Amino acid sequence: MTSLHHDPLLWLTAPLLGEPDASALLDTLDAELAWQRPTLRLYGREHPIPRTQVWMGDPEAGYRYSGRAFVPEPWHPAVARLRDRLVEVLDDAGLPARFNSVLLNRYLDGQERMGWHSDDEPELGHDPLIAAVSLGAERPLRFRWRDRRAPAFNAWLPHDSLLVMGPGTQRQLQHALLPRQIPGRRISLTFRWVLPR
Ligand SMILES: O=C(O)CCC(=O)C(=O)O
Ligand SMILES: [Mn+2]
Repeated sequence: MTSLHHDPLLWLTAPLLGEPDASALLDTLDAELAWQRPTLRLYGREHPIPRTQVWMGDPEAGYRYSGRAFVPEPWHPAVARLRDRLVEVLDDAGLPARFNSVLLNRYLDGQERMGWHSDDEPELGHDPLIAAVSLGAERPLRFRWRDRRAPAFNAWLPHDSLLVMGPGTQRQLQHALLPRQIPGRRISLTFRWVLPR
């Protein structure tokens, strides 16, 4: 059997929605979603996650994250519109994709964060394409090679940007949103396709 190998595809584009739509979407999501701070079990102790989140999607797109099962919330109309827009943008870019779920992360300030991981849960399939929209404070998403073949690097994610983590990315790289002395709230939406059970 031959294995296809390609470099990870990362594609950043901005602006995505333009103003005033991008700022209005940030305010709407901040105000209208049921943001949650679940606890994760780490070395036998429960820790509240250092951010808040909402999992949204089609009812059959159940999802496990860091060992926990999440039932998705129904699509908020503004998020469903963004999903449809992304599909168009990606199609125009020659990256056809579809999404049945999205993890929204809210970081209230520079101390809120997400640790090193790859989005490689089995329900995401072999080589997922994940589309990440950023709103609010510009922060770097840090990438490192799993085999340390090259130095780590930052992808700075400005307000109203789209970062596509395409084929190869999750297999070869990990990413993290590390704490930084950067004021202001940030919301990211990471759109995914979850294989129906
Ligand atoms: O907030 C970000 O940009 C990263 C989010 C992320 O990695 C995830 O939702 O899996
Ligand atoms: Mn991720």
